[in-house]
Amino acid sequence: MTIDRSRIMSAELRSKIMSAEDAAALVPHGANVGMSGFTGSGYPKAVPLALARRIEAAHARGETFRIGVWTGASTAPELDGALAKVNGIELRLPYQSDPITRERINAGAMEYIDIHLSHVAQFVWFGFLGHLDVALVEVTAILPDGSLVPSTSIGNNKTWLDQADKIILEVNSGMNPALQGMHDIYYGTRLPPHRKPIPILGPGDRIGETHFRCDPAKVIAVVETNAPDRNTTFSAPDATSKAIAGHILEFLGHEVRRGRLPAELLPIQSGVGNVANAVMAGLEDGPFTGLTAYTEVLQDGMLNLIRSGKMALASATALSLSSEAAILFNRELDSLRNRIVLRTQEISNHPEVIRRLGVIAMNGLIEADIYGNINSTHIRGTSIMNGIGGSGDFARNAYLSIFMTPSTAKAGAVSAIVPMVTHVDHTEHDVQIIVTEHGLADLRGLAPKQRAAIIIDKVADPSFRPALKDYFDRACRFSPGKHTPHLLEEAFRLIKRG
Ligand code: 0RQ
Repeated sequence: MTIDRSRIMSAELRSKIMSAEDAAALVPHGANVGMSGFTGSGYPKAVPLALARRIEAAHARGETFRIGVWTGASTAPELDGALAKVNGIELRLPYQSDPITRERINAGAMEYIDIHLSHVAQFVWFGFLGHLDVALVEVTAILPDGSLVPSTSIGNNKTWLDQADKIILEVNSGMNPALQGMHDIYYGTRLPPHRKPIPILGPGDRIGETHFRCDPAKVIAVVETNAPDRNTTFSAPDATSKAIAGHILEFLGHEVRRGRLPAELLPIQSGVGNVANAVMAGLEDGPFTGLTAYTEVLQDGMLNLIRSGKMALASATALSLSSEAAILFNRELDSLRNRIVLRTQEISNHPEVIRRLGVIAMNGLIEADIYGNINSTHIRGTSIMNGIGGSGDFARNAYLSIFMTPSTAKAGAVSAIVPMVTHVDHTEHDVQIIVTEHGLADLRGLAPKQRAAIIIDKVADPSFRPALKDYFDRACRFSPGKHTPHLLEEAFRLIKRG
């Protein structure tokens, strides 16, 4: 492991260099720890593993040792996976996508609070989540005055550094020093009633500083690492993803022709996953140029749009790249730096800015009901998958709120379109467009029964349509209320084959 100690330019902080084990020993049982990390990038790579070893040893001695883990969003096996495996997390927030963590939460062995990503920082400042004891943050470098060059994600790091009693820094020599200058850390947030407008008028506007401020007196440990990010893998778009992307592109073209969107569209927000990546690939081949993004995660597809010149600039809070895309990103960082802005997640996901810019939001779903309510988070209403993430921040405030999904799950056995969702993340009021491989349901300006007819006809899988139509027809006849007809006693008999 090659360590570049010249990255720690503050003499005071150099004196606090220690091993990951020694740093982990400074975190007590019961501490709330604000860790860096967002969609597999910029998370601490060494101290969580050392902490997991310490917790495992404590449990072996019969001692109780569990901590609260707060992050930006999802992290990686070295953080969530390692700590969940040793039963070291008492409470997790605000988003995760780790299989072991998920299993522990759904087994009732770990508490999890699923929070809108834009809410997290302000909830900490409001004091709603309790006390933050330790910040554990990965950085690219420490500057002579003690300020910090962020790494590949920003997330809630500014808030962790400001609010925690103590700070542990991981300086990752594997991070490209040329990241310096890409970040925009806004220090103008205030508590109500002293808030001022967020001065972002275009997606590329820079309103803050390129570094985190950090009080050196609060730093209790500096740990040196050299390790890459998790690096997400993407499969090449399959026929279903390509069909979904095709419907969205056709719809956007239609909106331009109708004069409801400018030729270069409006800033795009794209959720995570293969379908989202396929939509970006579709834009690559499509007619639109001069695109922009105001999003939270920058994936391979969006990077390609920037590299090809189709997208002029993108604002996000994190990168989430495959290892091949990460190589390209690092190689071309000098030319990319002025076209990508990484912000704190309270600003990348800020409702005021999203509403002002008129973002086109595109997110995934687990199930949608015939009236347009969306479940993004729970399998069969009780088991968490990942979390709401930023989807609600964007859907609620977007110019166009699009949700996309394959029409079935589990090899065609389960319909993504159901009579009534088993858990609600996005209500019918925040959902304008639903897209599957079969088509696009444009719900704008439609009343509930009109929406149901279109959702069943256009986006449900044809093999589930007769059962959905039968439910809807009988609900229209026998439901006591005829505004949003339901047969509650059978609404949750999911449309499942076999
Ligand atoms: O399970 O992996 O065990 O097979 O759910 O489904 O189809 O692979 O879809 O990866 O795009 O995820 C909503 C979860 C979709 C995601 C969700 C099962 C399915 C599979 C995943 P397996 P797919 P995707 C920006 C915005 C909320 C956060 C968000 C998500 C697994 O998009 O987490 O939008 N969104 N953030 O088999 C049973 C069904 C099912 C089902 C899917 N109806 N019944 N299982 N699955 N539908 C990012 C951030 O905020 C950070």
